[in-house]
Amino acid sequence: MKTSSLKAFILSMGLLLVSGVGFTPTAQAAITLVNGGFETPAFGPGANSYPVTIPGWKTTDSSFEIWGTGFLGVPSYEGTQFAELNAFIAGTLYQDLVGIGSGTPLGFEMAHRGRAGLDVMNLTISDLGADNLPGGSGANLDTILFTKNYTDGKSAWGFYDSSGEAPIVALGNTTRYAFKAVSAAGGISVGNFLDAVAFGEGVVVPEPGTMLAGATLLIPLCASVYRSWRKP
Ligand SMILES: [Ca+2]
Ligand SMILES: [Ca+2]
Ligand SMILES: [Ca+2]
Repeated sequence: MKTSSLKAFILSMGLLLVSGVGFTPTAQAAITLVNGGFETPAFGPGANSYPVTIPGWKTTDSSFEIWGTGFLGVPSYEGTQFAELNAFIAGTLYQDLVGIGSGTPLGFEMAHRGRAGLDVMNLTISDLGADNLPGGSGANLDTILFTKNYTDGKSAWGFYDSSGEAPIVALGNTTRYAFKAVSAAGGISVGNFLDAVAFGEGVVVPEPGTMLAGATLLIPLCASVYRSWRKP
């Protein structure tokens, strides 16, 4: 390679690193869960509703329980509505995301609150294996990508995200994002409020400073390689 073309190559690599273009995994629209704020369908402030279906979410309970902001004095964390995980039983709310490529970094955010006291729920993110269904063995075996319990009292919302957690990386099959009621101060049908849920590709992206730090380390390295290559 001629000196001038090598110089141009090193320069363009440096520019790619600074712009962050080299870190973009895909040009496709990010795959994320939907209706994370429980705003659809809209029942309005102060309402208490038990829809059998809502967009995006599935439940192991006989219905969902959606609260309108202000019902029994509890405000939404975001928007006008939120959900109670313990509708009639200690159920599980979940969404299955299809089409996330293997190796894709995943992130989440959510707000959680107790109803009658300290309520505990579990968040588990899993790859469902080759059958894209829960359970199974061999290639169909599910893999837990992340699991953690969250405890909050009745006086305020707790807000959490994945920024402080170990990397959560997709394995390429259907990815399940699930909240399970663990315990509730008010009993099995009273507890675990949820709101402002987000999960998927591009949710909680690395801080821009991380990419710049990477670039500032790599640019001098490129320059040093270039200098040593030029030495007779
Ligand atoms: Ca909401
Ligand atoms: Ca309930
Ligand atoms: Ca499976």
